Amino acid sequence: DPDGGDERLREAIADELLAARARTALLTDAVDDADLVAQHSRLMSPLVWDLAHIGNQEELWLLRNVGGQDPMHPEIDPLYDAFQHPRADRPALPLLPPTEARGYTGEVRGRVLDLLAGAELSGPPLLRAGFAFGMIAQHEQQHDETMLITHQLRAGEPVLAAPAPAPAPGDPLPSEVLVPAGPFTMGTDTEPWALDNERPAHQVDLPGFAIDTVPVSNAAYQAFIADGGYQRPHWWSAAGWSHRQEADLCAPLHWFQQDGVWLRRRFGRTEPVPGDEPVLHVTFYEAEAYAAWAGRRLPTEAEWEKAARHDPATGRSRRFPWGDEPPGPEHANLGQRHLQPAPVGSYPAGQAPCGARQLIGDVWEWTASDFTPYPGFRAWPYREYSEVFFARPDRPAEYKVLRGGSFAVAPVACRGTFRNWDYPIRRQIFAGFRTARDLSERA
Ligand code: AVJ
Ligand code: FE
Repeated sequence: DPDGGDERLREAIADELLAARARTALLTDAVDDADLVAQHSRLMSPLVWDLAHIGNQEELWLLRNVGGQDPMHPEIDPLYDAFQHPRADRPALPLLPPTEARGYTGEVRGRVLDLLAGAELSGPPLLRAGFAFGMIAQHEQQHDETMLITHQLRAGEPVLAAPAPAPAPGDPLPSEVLVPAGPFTMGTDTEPWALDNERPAHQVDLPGFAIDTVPVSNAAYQAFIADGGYQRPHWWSAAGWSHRQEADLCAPLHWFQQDGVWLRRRFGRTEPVPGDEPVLHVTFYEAEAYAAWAGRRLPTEAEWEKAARHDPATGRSRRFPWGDEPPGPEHANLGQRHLQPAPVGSYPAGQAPCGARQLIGDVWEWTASDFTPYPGFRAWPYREYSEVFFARPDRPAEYKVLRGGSFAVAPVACRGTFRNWDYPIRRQIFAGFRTARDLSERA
């Protein structure tokens, strides 16, 4: 019965909106007002900007576009338009102060829940399967990850806490798994809340390749450092080496050495770098150099997705490596349940048909691919979500694709088709990587 279906969908939407808001509250209530308006890094907005931007996008898409309501405060729109002011300039804007930002974002939400109660979810395309609501829940969760990055860059005493992930099961794993040559379906036409860049589904035929069973660990990365990886241009691309020089890179961000031991700062605490965790906070260029040093390369985006989704038994692409069920705590480290990636080899229940683990969750994985549209791409519902970031033939590619999602990604904003992108020099993000090789190269 269609009405009962709508009711269940309304509840699911309300739950996702609520989950996102609870996380936003956690991240913004954890610090005082001075901290909320401060610039913790020139790479990031003040937290109070993200807070009101979350409300402003929700107002724009749900109250104005879907609900046909008049703007609540049209004069603030330009302040929260990400394209008008670079992050570094945002602290100087006449932003809503913390109390007003909370009030505005909360008032928008109240009106959105009223709108949801009467929304016709099978009607206009923007509302089909609740898409606009799903897009806004994902948007808030994406900014929650952004705010968690700001927390990581913030100096001072710890204000966030979460239990550590369990140790890995320790069953013996091969260092790499094989994905035989052949076609698979990349992207999607059926994920109801997939964003425009994940569409449409299309066939991609790939040569055989091998891919690391688990993400590259801190211990493996330390071997690269110890072997002079940062000193030898040989392993680096020209662009990578020039950035390595200019930025004076010598270890992942937040690492430092004391008496020959690697330590790192994480959310205000200092601890020895755990060898069995996926490496985190590296640039694309560092990932690329490590892979070359290891005699390997980064996987392409298509290889990553085939490893994560292709089921050779049925020929179908799965929603997630483990199947079509939504992520549970047994499958993946998602949703900021932990404030760190889980040890490599964790989550056997989340493993892909090819045998690779931790493709979803833990760390975003750099791929070798530029961010480009799939064949048949159509910008929807707005060009500024993806289209303006795509590589184009008339200018050099700027963004590399990252896949899989980190421990800071919410399940609603994560699936086997989800695509993220950033500049290859960025490493404040929760990014690591795994490596691959052509099957024709070595046996
Ligand atoms: C998809 C993570 C690159 O944060 O810049 C948030 C998501 N888009 N608000 C970003 C996004 C608009 C986007 N990334
Ligand atoms: Fe945004």
